[in-house]
Amino acid sequence: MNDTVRPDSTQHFETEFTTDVDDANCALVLEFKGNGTVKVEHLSLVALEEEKIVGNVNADGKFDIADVVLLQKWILAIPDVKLADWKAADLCKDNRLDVFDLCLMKRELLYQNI
Ligand SMILES: [Ca+2]
Repeated sequence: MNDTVRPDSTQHFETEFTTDVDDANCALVLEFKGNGTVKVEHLSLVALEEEKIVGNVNADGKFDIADVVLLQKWILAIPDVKLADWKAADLCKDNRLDVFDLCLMKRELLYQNI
């Protein structure tokens, strides 16, 4: 933003920033140029809800075969299998995970690759 704030006035700025979770160098910098004094009265950083990826049960940012395999292992009660985001696998939208969700995930994956 390169907006100018006139003396004795207040200006409201609002913008969205998106960064990759792996970006350790991400920073929000406020830089003031010129003469005078600027006071920052309110600065709010609000984390917006991440857009959910349907089927992304391992929460790695994409829906792929790894999610299907993970859900299948979980349904088979293989020890130490944990779902990072079980709601992402609830494709039936009935607040439970079962083989019907797995079937829909497989179908969804097939449609993605057509
Ligand atoms: Ca995934």
